[in-house]
Amino acid sequence: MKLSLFHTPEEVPDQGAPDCAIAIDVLRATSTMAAALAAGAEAIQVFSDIDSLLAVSEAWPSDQRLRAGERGGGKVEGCDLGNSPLDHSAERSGGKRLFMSTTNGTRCLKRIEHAPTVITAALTTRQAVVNFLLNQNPDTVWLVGSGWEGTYSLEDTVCAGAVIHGVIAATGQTFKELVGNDAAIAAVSLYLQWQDQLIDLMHYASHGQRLLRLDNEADLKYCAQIDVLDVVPRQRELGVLGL
Ligand code: 3SL
Repeated sequence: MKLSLFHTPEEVPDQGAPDCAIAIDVLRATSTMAAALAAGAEAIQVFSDIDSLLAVSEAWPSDQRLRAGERGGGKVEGCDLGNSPLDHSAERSGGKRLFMSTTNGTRCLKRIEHAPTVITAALTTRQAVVNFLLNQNPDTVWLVGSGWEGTYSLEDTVCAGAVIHGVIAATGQTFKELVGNDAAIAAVSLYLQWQDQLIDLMHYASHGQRLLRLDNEADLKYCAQIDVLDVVPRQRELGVLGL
């Protein structure tokens, strides 16, 4: 297995494709996806634009759908939910399809959707993702941060580092054997530096600060937790994720 990290969807090479691509948006899209599926959502259908989300979801029975739209950190008008993992419970999300569009996370998924295996990762699901990689043993893995509108984000990078570190710890392999680019090695150092202070890192991160200004401290706390959900959201058909 060779793991490479791309900090943003824009960094993903146009040529070639990995056996497994992993979208990461710790704050908050991939944390929310995992929370929704863990709460029993039937599936998550992702869209890069809100108009398509509204049009496609209209054909779905209204009592079996939830529309989640986020732009700039806030809920989009016309949607039931924004992008908080804390929105999802068995009562609200159980059995429903989540139609979802966010600023960066769903765009990241769209960028990698043609890889043979597409999954998402968050800190909350780190060990589940490590176990998935160990079981599937794909030859090439691209971890892709969602970033913020084309720029690097600390929280996605620390999550990528946590996953890569987990694979190294389980296999005993060296960087030379396991790592495909420099960014992947740097991400492990970031994780090792911050692993016991992930909530502090969220507060320093620029997107963490944006969410705090929008009164979302509870979401930061939730998303900074490591290994609390045993689920791996996986693309089951183009643009549709399930367990
Ligand atoms: O950019 C995204 O996809 C979102 O996760 C951003 S936010 O955390 O909902 O503001």
